[in-house]
Amino acid sequence: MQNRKSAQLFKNAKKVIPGGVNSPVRAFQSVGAKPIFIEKAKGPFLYDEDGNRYIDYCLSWGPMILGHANKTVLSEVKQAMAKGTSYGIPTCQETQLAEMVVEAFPAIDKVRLVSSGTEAVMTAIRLARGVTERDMVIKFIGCYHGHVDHMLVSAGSGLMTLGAPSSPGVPRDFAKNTLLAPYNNVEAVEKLFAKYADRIAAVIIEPVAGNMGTVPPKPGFLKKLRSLCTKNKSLLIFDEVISGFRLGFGGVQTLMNIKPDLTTLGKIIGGGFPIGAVGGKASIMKKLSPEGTVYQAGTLSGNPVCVAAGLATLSQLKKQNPYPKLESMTECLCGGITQTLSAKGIEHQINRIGSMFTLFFNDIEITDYDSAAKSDTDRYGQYFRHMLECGVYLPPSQFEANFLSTAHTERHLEKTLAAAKKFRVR
Ligand code: KE4
Repeated sequence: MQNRKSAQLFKNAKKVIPGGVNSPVRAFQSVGAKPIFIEKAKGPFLYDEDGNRYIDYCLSWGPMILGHANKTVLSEVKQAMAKGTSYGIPTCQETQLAEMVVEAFPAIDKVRLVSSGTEAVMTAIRLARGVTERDMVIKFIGCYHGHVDHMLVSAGSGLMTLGAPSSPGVPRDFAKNTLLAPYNNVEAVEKLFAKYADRIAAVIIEPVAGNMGTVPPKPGFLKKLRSLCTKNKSLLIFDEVISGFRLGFGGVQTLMNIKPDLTTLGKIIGGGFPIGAVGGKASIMKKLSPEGTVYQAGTLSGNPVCVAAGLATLSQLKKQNPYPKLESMTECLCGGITQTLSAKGIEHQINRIGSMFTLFFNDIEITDYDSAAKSDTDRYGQYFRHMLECGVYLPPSQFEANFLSTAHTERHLEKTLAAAKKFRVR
């Protein structure tokens, strides 16, 4: 494939946009390639500016579960736009979207719509701190919850419990209230509660991690977090920005029958438009302004065009219930990939849950960030570049998740497996 136009467009972009991209991972730095520039997308396909077509398994980092340019979503969005694009005044469609979320998530009585997953997480944590009048938050190493200052915290010194800023510009003071524990490590969380019990406002977790690659919770792990939070009067926050409406219409919490106190959502609920949401029990959500005193606001929160896309997406998911087919197709794809790589003697692991998976070039079980970090990222880069050359677009990072959409068919999976068969390690 030739990418002359993308290469030139990247040069132009870098003159006026930091790194040439509006989100770092899009720069393809970790896969040793230069980014392609997309002209359009339809169904499972991306089309770049050089006329190359790719089967897309990144799906805009998750939102495009119905495939690109879904005709019903486009039709609803066009109708909404014809009536104006933003009022900054309530609309009944916002209530309808909130009602759909409340109906899908038993742990959610009320929802506040915002414009990104980051905003949803920021709001959830402020709410938890306001309600509990405590400052500390436990997060898990390898989980990503948006670029909120106090979530940009990496494992600090000692037993990696006290957070240290993971980015310049995050004051140490902001990080000192963020505690860290390894994913799937109950004992580490118990130790933090033993040490800081009445200072911990919340535990926030991706109930199925997607940001260290796909890492499911070990049996009993989430239930244990639930009981530790209840016992210590801390709030349990499930960050389901990726998993909400991806792994089932009610997210991981419904699949695993666990009720968090707060849930953050995003991606799929906007159907490809900027949206986020924070939801939870009425007794907590009523503390949010203007009903309560915990402040939160947003010019484009609940924007009618974004809400129209979200309603069109969730309505189709509710009607079609595509999850069993998405799961079986993803299982089939992952089975084919592992068969192919095993036949080549290439060490790898595939973590999959529902239609979300990650291929790790690694020979150990991946259960947390430490094990994920031992993956061969150079080999992942080789694999990414090979698949891209064969017309298959994967997430441009070893530490992200792949997704299928309802627009992917067996034929697309066959083409993908044919490409994987041609992979040669160097
Ligand atoms: P946004 O602010 O990017 O809408 O959402 C932040 C966020 C919150 N919580 C979880 C579990 C998330 O995965 C994300 C964002 N996901 C990344 C990719 N895994 C977005 C891609 C990017 O940063 O460009």
